[in-house]
Amino acid sequence: MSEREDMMVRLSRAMGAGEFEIFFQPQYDARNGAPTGLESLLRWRHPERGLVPPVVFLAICEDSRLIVPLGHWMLSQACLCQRRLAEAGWPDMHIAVNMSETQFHDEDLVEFLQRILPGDAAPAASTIELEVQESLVMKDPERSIRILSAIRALGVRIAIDNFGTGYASMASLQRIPADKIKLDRSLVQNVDQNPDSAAICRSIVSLAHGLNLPVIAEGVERIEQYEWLRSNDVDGLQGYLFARPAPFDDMLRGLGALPI
Ligand code: G
Ligand code: MN
Repeated sequence: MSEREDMMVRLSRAMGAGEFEIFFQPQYDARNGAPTGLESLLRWRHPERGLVPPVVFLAICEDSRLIVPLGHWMLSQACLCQRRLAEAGWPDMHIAVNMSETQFHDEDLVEFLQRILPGDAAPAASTIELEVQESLVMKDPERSIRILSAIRALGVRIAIDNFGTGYASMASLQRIPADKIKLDRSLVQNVDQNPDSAAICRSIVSLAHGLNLPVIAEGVERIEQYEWLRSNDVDGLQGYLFARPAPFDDMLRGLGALPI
């Protein structure tokens, strides 16, 4: 059996064996430092290898369609955790879930969301946010616009993830139903040092604001990046500089406003 086949077999058992975990990383308001939401990030705790990063196993899950039940599990967990957040005194914070290509194109996605959102124990739809990569949206813009509109009609929010790398044109952004833009980490990485990155980030911020869309920077690791982003009107911040992804209870213990 190849290593990939071995992984596939192990992954198909991983859910039942409780080997998947979700880590949470806070996002903050760049103006007042208040925490505004959490991104949920999937982790696989392999019995022998320890924590396996998502890049390694997500592609295998996507090929094997295991990604659909896994995505459903992530969304259900997001709803549960939103409930716990509200109980802990953070009722307005959202939980963001990353969409895989298969899940985004799954015909049952909207129906599934509809099913888990209403009811007493479910969070308000606006506290659930789906992160959809710019490159995925742009693969088939017409189809994406239809799916995004149906999701937003439920009240669920949409963030366009990894923005700035997927060739969305200025004009297309206007047509994409979204609530937020996430600046790609590769642009944020050297925004304070590289004039090209700085110019691209500035124009994304100005375009997004022109369309009334807030911009959040991901992957902020250094104080100089943070200072650049704040002085260039970026609305939200996320990254190791503020908080690393952590299991829910650990994250909750450390949750608080940034000293801005
Ligand atoms: O954009 P995307 O959803 O693919 O990014 C999520 C990934 O980025 C996660 O695996 C998370 O652990 C990682 N991540 C979060 N914050 C930082 C950071 O500040 N720096 C780096 N290098 N990676 C980060
Ligand atoms: Mn993301």
